Amino acid sequence: MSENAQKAFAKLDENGDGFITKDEAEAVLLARGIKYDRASLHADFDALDANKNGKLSFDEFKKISEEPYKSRYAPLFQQLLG
Ligand SMILES: [Ca+2]
Repeated sequence: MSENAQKAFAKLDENGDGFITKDEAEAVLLARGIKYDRASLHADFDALDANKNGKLSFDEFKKISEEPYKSRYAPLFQQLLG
């Protein structure tokens, strides 16, 4: 799944600056018609944002390939990478 995490990160980092913001991630998901729970996404984003700067580096994001995130985001990743 870490390979998937890398691919997902690249897709969610739409402007390619090496960081994902909430707005950026949501814009990508909305553009692709992928359904997600906004409150849960925001809570998980904040939990992954270790240095609390409001954006996720890949180092922070890659924990999404570990539980509890792994199971939660597997279906979303499938749609994103499908
Ligand atoms: Ca961060």
